[in-house]
Formats: sequence, structure tokens, C-alpha cells
Amino acid sequence: MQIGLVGLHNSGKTLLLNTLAGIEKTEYHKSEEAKLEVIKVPDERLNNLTYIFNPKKQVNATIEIFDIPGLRVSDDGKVRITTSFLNNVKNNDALFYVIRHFENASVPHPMNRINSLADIEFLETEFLFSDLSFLENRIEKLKKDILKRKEDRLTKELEVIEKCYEHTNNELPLRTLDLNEKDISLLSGFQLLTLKPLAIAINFDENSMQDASSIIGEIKEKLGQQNLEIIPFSAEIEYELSKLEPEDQQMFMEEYGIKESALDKILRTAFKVLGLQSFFTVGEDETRAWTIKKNYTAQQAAGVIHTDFYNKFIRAEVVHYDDFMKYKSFSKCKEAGVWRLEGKEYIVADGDILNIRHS
Ligand SMILES: Nc1nc2c(ncn2[C@@H]2O[C@H](COP(=O)(O)OP(=O)(O)O)[C@@H](O)[C@H]2O)c(=O)[nH]1
Ligand SMILES: [Mg+2]
Repeated sequence: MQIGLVGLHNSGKTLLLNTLAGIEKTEYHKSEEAKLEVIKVPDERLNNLTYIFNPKKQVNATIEIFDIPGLRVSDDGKVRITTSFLNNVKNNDALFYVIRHFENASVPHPMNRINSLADIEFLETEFLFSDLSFLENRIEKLKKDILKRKEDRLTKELEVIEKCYEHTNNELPLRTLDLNEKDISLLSGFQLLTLKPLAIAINFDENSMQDASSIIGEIKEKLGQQNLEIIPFSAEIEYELSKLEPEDQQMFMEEYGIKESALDKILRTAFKVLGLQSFFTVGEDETRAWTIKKNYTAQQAAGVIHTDFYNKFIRAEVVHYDDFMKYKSFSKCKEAGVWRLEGKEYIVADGDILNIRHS
């Protein structure tokens, strides 16, 4: 599962990803290469479990983030979508737009403007066009095929594709269309861009940060997507912050009037948008957060730990983190009746602590 950072050139994508990965500015060149980093997902629950079990090591869940080279001005002075850009975007399970709202005279914006709403609309419109032209071609092809052989499968697909086409033609992203699971699995191979789950991070500077919430409110209203996750942050401040010792961080944040680093929020949102969740395993050797998709069964979750655990699964011992923190030991959880034995069909909840019994 991979989330892609999408935006115009110089919006702060690489600085954000390098800060998340702990890479110093001096260590990277501004080569505009696509790159993938595996990033640790912070989780306070896991830290608390480590505190209780005091194991040899703690292993956090990870997330893959892909830095897509941003759009630049081409020879005719316009910013144009390229095929390689679209292909890079298609390659991701979810998208994170990184949108510029910082002033920096030495770093030109490709369209010479600081207008976060316009930049979001630019991307959304291009992606809508891309989907629309794909859907148009698909409809044409399906109609031809149906003339040749009237298969049920083809007419069903045509129905779904036409529904998508109509929605896209009304300039609405496919993620706002009500689709059932069957429709979604039918569409999944097509890599439709506006169907990909989306979150937005807006990169403010220290002067505009205090207006962030009103600007974001306005953007949500204009886009008509109140549920869209839009996170304000400052790539530059986060970078500076990440280089400080913990005792100096508080003072630095007060100076800029920010309460907490936005990096955790960005990672948690990426995790959520990808439809991922965590379960934990605990013991003397390690406490560990594992990444699974929502609705995974106990047996599927066991398979993430080890294929043998999937094949030889007998039962899962389950205590939810919230229950565990009330009693702080498995024996007390048993006495209180919150420790359970579950079978292979059990749907794992975010924050379950599992111990897999296998043959
Ligand atoms: N002042 C200021 N400069 C920033 C900020 N974010 C990024 N930059 C600068 O903008 C330039 C482009 O950033 P980069 O991350 O390479 O952009 P990308 O093209 O989206 O990958 C770099 O020189 C950054 O230091 C910010 O929040 N404030
Ligand atoms: Mg870059």
C-alpha cells in the first residue's frame, strides 16, 4: 500500500518526505527523481505497551510514501500534465496533494501565484479530464464489443462506466460518487485518478499559518467536499523542528504559535485514507504494530505475521488495547472477561492485541 505526494513543482513535497524520513537538506540534491521512502508511523498506544512490557525492542507500523516529481512550466510557458506524471500518480493506492501556500521569492511557483484553492482545482480538473477521456474510450469499446457478443458481463460494466462518466462529466470527482463494493472492484483495475482516496496537506509559511483554519474552511466550501481531510503544516518549520533536541522544540513551537508537529497528523491521515489499521503483538522480545487493511479476519492478520500462522491457524487470543490499559495484565483481563478466544473469521478491530495459536 502506497500513498503518493502530488503537486506542482516547489510545493514542498520533497522537503516534507525528507523530514518524515529524517534526511538532512544537505544530503539531498534537488534532482527531481521519483522516490519511495518507508516511513515509521508513530503510535502512542504502542509506546504505552512498550512501557508496560519493557521488551528488547519496539517495531512501529510503516507506510510507503512516494514522492512524485512536480509539474513544471514547459517551453511554451504553460504548466502541462505529462504522461509520465499521470503514470506516476496512477501507481498509488491513495493520494496526498501537497499544496503551496508559502511565500518564498527565491523559490518560484510554476504559475507565479500563491493561491492554494486554484492549485487544488488545477490538479482536480486535470485528473477529471484524464478520467473522463478514459471513460469515454471505454464506453465506445464496450458498445462495440456488445454489438459483437451480448454478454451479461459487458452490459453490467457499461452500466457502471456510464454512471461514472455522467458523474465525471458533471465535474465531480469519482470519490464523491456512491458506489457499491461490486462497482468498486469492477473499476479497481482502471486506476481512475479521481476515485483514489485523497487527503490534502497545505504548506503555509509562518506568517499565513494563523489564517490556516479560515482558508481551509473556505476551500472545503468551494470544493463542496466537507469530509475531505485538509491538514495545515509548514514544511520549513517541521524541518527545523525535527533537527532540534526535544527540550528546545517547545520553545521553538511557541515562537511560531504552533501547538504540535503536524507530521504525526499527516501520517495518521495517510494511514486512514489508505484504509489501513493496526493490531499489536506484545512479548518480552518485542512490542510491535502490524499494518492490515480494514475488515481483515484474524486468519488474514495472522498471515501478515507469518504465512505459517495463516496455514496453521487455530485460534486468536484477543484483548483490545483500551481494555488492556484498564487492567494492564492478561490475567486481570481474563478475570474481567475482556480476554477472548476468536476463530479465523473474526474481524480484527483497530487496536486489538493478538496472540495467534497455531499448530
Ligand atoms: N519559506 C519556505 N520555503 C519552503 C517551504 N517548503 C518548502 N520550501 C522551499 O521550497 C523549495 C522547494 O521545496 P521542495 O520540497 O523541493 O518542493 P517540491 O518540488 O514540491 O519537491 C525548497 O528550497 C524548500 O526549502 C516552506 O514552508 N516555507
Ligand atoms: Mg521534489
